[in-house]
Amino acid sequence: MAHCFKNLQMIGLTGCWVMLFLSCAAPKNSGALHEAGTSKSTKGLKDYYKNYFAIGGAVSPMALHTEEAGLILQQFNSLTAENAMKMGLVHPGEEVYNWSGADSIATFAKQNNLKLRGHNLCRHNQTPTWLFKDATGKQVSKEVLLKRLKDHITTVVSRYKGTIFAWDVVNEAISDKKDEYLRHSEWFNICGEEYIAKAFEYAHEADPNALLFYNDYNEIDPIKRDKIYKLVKGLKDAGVPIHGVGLQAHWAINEPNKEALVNMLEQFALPGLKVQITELDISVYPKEHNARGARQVDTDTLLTNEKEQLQIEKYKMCFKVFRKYRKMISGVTFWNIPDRSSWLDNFPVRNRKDYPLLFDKKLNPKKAYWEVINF
Ligand code: 9MR
Repeated sequence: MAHCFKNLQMIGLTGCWVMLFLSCAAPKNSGALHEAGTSKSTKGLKDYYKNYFAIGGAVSPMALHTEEAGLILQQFNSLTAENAMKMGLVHPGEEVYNWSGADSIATFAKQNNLKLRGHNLCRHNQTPTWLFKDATGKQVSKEVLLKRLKDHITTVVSRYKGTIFAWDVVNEAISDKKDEYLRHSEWFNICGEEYIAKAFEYAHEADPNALLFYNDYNEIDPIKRDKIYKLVKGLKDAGVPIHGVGLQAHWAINEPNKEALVNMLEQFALPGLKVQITELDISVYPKEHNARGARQVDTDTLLTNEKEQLQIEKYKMCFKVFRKYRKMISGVTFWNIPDRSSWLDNFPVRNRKDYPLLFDKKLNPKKAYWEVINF
């Protein structure tokens, strides 16, 4: 309502009710703004965005046993397992699979008719220690590693066939170093570039109906973006079964600006390439790309009005652009649901509380939420 009062002051207090009504009636979802101040809205993000894209959230199996489950069902129509489906958790030993966490998320999604994104099948991080070594502790050959990758992907993708509609097949294979194309991970060091195409082929064989994504971060940086583009375009042109690119969107109050966001989306607007925003969060601290020790200034962890205002503006701008590009974006997933806890509480600074999401610690919508649905 604040903008209405501002208009009222600007146009004078008498005889202006018609103009006031017109200026307040403009935003399509303004009823929700009203509800913010009174009773709780029964509509959620998924409803406001039903003609745009799916709205997802990354969750832990534990969260689904708390009151967060109700919030998820009210607000979201898609889920991603934050950690529970990663190789290190699901496949801790060569002959050992641990399905409990992954299954509970899949069951929750199925029972509640939510879409489920699979995250992930191959990454440099959170891989089990047995994977790259033989029984004597020696590094395995390329043939052995590809066989292990195939076994893993076939088992996991087959288990969730029909439940998981899209998989992040390969994650973060690109280097953050300016002069290096692919990350020199153990995958790359043992198999060379080939493991990437192979992972997509194995996933496609296991579930020909699943949509297969390459997923990466720092997509907003032009150098990294070009490398992601080169990889995805190269795979597509080579006939590898890749259907889309996942742009993670771990952003902050000072990044991205509108121009960078538009440029990034324009670059990925390729015929036949699906685009999903896969891990959205907006830190209330300026963006830093590397972990570092705490400094004196890091003790100031209150969510001040100033920080919150910058976050509101960033969320507002991002969703305005996402809406404009709705034809190419088929899903926007937040990396966690409320500000209770997130990976940003420990990155880049350990134990520095962050507030990157649209719901506060008590699960109430934050001011940024109302701006995201006010269109
Ligand atoms: O949110 C995840 C966090 O709990 C884990 O400790 C971390 C380990 O690397 O992975 C986080 O999720 C990452 C995701 O799987 C891939 N993109 C970056 C995410 C944030 O680090």
